[in-house]
Amino acid sequence: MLIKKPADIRPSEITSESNYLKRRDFMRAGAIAGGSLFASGAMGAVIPDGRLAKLASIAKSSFSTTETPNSFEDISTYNNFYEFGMRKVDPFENSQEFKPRPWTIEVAGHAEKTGRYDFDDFMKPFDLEERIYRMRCVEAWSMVIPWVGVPLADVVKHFKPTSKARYVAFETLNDPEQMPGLHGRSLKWPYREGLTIAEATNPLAILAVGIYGNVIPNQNGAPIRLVTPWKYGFKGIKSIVKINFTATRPKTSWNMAAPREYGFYANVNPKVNHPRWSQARERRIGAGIFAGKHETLMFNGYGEHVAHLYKDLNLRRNF
Ligand SMILES: Nc1nc2c(c(=O)[nH]1)N[C@H]1C(S)=C(S)[C@@H](COP(=O)(O)O)O[C@H]1N2
Ligand SMILES: [Mo]
Repeated sequence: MLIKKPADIRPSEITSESNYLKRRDFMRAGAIAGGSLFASGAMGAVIPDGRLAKLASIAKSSFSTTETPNSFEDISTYNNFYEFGMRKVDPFENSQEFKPRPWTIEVAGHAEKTGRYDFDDFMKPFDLEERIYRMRCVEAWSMVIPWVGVPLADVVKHFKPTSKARYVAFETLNDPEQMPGLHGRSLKWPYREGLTIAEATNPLAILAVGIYGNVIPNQNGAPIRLVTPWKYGFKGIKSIVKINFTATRPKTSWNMAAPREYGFYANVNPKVNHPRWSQARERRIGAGIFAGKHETLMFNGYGEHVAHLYKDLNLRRNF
């Protein structure tokens, strides 16, 4: 998320970012080392030498785009995850020691089934799918990411929300010992996000646990994060520890920080500009400065699946 205006970013910061990613560091830090991948029965097990375990039984999906996905290197080194720092390279650089296991997810609020679940138990009822989605950040850049995840609708239905539940609220882990960015006050912690029940049960919404067929890297939100491709990237809350079915609209982190700049809905909308920049166009990461500029589409191009959710809303007011 852009907090600094571009003019406030010193050229030295930009240089240090691009210099940092020496090939060897990248390979050492694990990622997908290629070649000898270890298949692991245990969903999401991280191979001790830092490689990411391969996920099994992944179904294809007709919701996937045919656009070319970004490289794993782009996806795992150009990140927003303020708990690990504010520069794009910070999450990669500062999350390698992060422990996505053991991991507990609390399900709370207006639902028949609630409780605290170990991550593996939480995942057991659900089937994995690959979803290759465009991701449009509110900062006007985009990527194409081959997620592996489970439909959020399946998860919501599994916990049987009652008629009082109108929203689903999510929270990220809040552990300053593992997340150096939490010592700063860039946002109010924990990071919070939320969706209406109708949004959460839309077939496009997923909880992602993998990328490129392997377990999701820490910097992308291990062990589990939200992906809502028709919304700006900041809705895609990472490293989720709590799912709460609420009757009232939950507070969300970027909206609390700057309500005039970041709305609750955060639907991608090229016609509603951010107060400090245009949302009409976007830069595709990895495609080159000139080749990568193209028009931003309403709902990030996913309108056929989601436009009906907002037919009674003034999208300028409910941005
Ligand atoms: N907990 C948490 N989740 C977060 C963020 C964050 O800072 N903290 N950044 C958001 C923003 S602004 C974007 S664009 C996406 C980036 O996801 P990616 O790094 O996997 O591409 O994560 C979102 N989820
Ligand atoms: Mo973002």
